[in-house]
Amino acid sequence: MTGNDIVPPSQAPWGQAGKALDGVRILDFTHVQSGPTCTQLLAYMGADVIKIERPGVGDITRGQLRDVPGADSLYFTMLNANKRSITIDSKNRKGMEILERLVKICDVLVENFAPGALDRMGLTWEHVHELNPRMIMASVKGFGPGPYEDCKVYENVAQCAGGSASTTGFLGGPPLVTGAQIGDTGTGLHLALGIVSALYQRNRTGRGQRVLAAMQDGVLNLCRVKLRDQQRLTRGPLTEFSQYGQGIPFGVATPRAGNDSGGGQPGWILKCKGWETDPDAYIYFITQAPVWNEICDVIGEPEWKTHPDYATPNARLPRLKQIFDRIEQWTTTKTKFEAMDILNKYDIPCGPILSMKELAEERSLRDTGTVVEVDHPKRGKYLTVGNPIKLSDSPCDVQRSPLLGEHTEEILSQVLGYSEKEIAEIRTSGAITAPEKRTAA
Ligand code: CAO
Repeated sequence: MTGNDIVPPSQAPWGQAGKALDGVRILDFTHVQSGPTCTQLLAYMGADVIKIERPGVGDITRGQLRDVPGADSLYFTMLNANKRSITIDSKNRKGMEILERLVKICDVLVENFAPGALDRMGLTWEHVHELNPRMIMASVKGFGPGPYEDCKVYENVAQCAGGSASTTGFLGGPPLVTGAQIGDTGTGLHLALGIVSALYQRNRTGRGQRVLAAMQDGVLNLCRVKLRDQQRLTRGPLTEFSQYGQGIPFGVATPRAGNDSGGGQPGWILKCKGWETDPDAYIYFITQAPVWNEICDVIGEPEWKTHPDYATPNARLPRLKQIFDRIEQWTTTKTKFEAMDILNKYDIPCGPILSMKELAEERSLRDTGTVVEVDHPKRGKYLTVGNPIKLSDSPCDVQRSPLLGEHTEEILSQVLGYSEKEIAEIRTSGAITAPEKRTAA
């Protein structure tokens, strides 16, 4: 090999390419769910994520929904893998000095405090930018600029304010929140994309910038098909909604559509064998037009292939309820997995309703590293969700979440270069220890 034979990173032998975000250092000032989701993903991609926590207390989720006495909760451990934890009291003078030192050597500061909290600490954008012009400062807030910009926001508030709740649930019933954490985790994902984009732009400009992901905006982005339907509604009824087939008039806003499919191929959730006792014995069934003939054969209605009431998608639209009732007569004779096997043979799009128990036990998710078992010194083994995004040159190795302040001294000495003597002084200053520990010392 000559000096000119440069191997592009993507062709480097396995193990030499490192991780996608190797060399990126994150000052992780996040808590609860939205921000930690973002920084955990960046850590999975290889960034060195240093989580700042209040001495003695830490991220409030460490103690929330606790299932093992004295151990960090699953709420915390499943959102803070692959990170290091340092305790710093930002309201202590020495603590702020350490924080500023971290600002100078980190690439990204990520935070999701209530509006104004970071400014009150003294870490305004102007100050951070002055300390480190390359710093990217990324925030999750409940709302962007506007009437609600000062509000504190949790997951379900965002689901309601972003259009998800008003479009979820059954017609005639109240708005519903969904189990998927689209407000918190969804916004964390949006923020992560903003951060890597800002890092990419910094390669050209040398300058950092601010990144804001508002939870209302993130939820609305995930609900864009409902804003699509809002505009279609001004031109006529939404014919793919089962409400249309039932002759129920539409109102002024996108209605709740139950389990109707959000796209052009009608679908519904149907009972399967065992539904009387198993709450998850259901299947999602899509009457995709190209496989209509196969559907008719499978359910035993071959004459529907040519019957003018059923042969075309438009003819079927006003009869969807009746059609799905008939298909359900067939699905209730099969378990959801038997139905899947049969329907997949004909490429009929369908999906079993999988319980969390089934997902936790699913072999293929373990094999791909999407569900990972991790060992923790205080709680023992637990399951977590690994990196759902697979990079062929950046394998993800999931490490347990850190104990509170587990890496404080390591970061002070190895990352920030404090001497033993200085660390001893820091310890008595109250910057890294909880008040009761300081008194005891
Ligand atoms: N040392 C000292 N003080 C610290 C600290 C540290 N290491 N870390 C945090 N604090 C302080 C902050 O300075 C702030 O103090 P002040 O209010 O006196 O300035 C305080 O702790 C907590 O900040 P907070 O207001 O963000 O916390 P909260 O529990 O009252 O609110 C939440 C939580 C989530 C509603 C709010 O942070 C928020 O709206 N965040 C933005 C939206 C968001 O991310 N929501 C998703 C949350 S997940 O469901």
